[in-house]
Amino acid sequence: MNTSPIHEKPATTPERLDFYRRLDEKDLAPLWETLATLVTPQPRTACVPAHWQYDRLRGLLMEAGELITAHEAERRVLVLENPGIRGRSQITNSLYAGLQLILPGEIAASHRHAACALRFIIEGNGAYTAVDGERVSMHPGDFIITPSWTFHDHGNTGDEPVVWLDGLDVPIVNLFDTSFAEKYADEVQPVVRAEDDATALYGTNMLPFGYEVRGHNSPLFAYRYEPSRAALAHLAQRGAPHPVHAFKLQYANPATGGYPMPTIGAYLQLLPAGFDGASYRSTDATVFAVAEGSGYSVIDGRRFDWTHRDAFVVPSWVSVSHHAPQGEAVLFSFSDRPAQQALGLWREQGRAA
Ligand code: GTQ
Repeated sequence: MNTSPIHEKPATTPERLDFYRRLDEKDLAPLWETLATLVTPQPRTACVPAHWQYDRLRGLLMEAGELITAHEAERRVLVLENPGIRGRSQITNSLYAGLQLILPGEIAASHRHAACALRFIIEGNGAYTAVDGERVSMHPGDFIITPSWTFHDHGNTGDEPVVWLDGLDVPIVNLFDTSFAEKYADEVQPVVRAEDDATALYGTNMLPFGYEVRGHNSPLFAYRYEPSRAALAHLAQRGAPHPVHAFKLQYANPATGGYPMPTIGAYLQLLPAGFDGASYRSTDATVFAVAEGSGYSVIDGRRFDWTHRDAFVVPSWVSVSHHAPQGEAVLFSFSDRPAQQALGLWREQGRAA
C-alpha cells in the first residue's frame, strides 16, 4: 500500500500570502495549502486507543446514583470519552458510548430520537427497557437494540443496581445534521406487547405472521446471552480458531439476515484459553466490552490488560491483536461497519485465512 502523501504543500511567498488574505475575505481558500492533510493516503484519526477499568469507575457510577436521580438526569450515564477527542461525547469519530445506571424503583422516562441505540448489559438483574410498547427484561450479557425513532423507557423493578453499556450512532446523525428527538407525553409508554411474545419467537427462525420488512432495523429487540454463548461454545468444540478473531459471530436481523441496525454492527467472540491472536486492522473503529474472563489486547503496540466488565476502544486503521493467556474470554464489540460497507468505504488488513 502506497502511504506517501499525494501532494506536498508549496512554498509560501509574500505575493501568495497576500493573495490568500484576499481570498479569506471572500470566504475562499487555496486547496493546495490543505490538500495533504485533507485527502490523506490512509486514515489519520485523532482518536486514540483507550481502556476503562470497570472496578475503577463503578464507585463513581454509584456516586452518580446518589447525586442525581434518573428523573433529573433523563438518562444517568457516564459517557466514555475518547481521550484524543475529549469534550465531544464520543468514543470514536462515529459512535457514542456510555455506562448507564438505573437503581431499584427508578424509571428513565420515555423519549425517542433519530439516533439508534444498543445496550449491552454489564451487571444486575431486574431492569427492563420498553421499545415501542414492548417490555424486554435485561440480564448480564444480553444485547438489546432501540431502533431509530422508537419510543423507549427503562425501569428497574428489581432490588439491585443495573448497569449497561450504551452505544449510539449520535455522531453519525449529527454529521448529517439529521437529529430529531422528542419526549413521550407520559413518563412511561403503555405496554402493548408482553415480553413473552418476543421471547417465544426467539431462536425459532419465525416472525409474526404478515411481518413486512420496513427499513433496516431488526424486529427482534433482545438477543439473549445464553444462546449466543452456547453457539460460540459449539463452534469452539468443532473447529480451529481464526488466527485473528478466534470464534466470532455477528448479531443478525432475523428478517433480513443483515446487521441489526443500519449504522451499527455488533459481535460476540470467544477467545479460547491460551489464544494468541494475530495482528489485524480495519477502518471501523471498534468498541469492546469484556463479557467473560480476562486477557489483554495489543493496540497500536500498547498492551491493555482487561478483565470482566471492562471496556476498551480500537481506533480506525490501528493494529490490534487479542490474547487470552489466563483462560477463555468472551468479548462483545460494536462498530459502524454497516454504515461504512453501505457507503463502499470499509477496508481490512491482516485477515489471515
Ligand atoms: O437510553 O435513551 O446513553 O437517549 C444517551 C442518550 C442513552 C437512552 C444514552 C440516550 C440514551
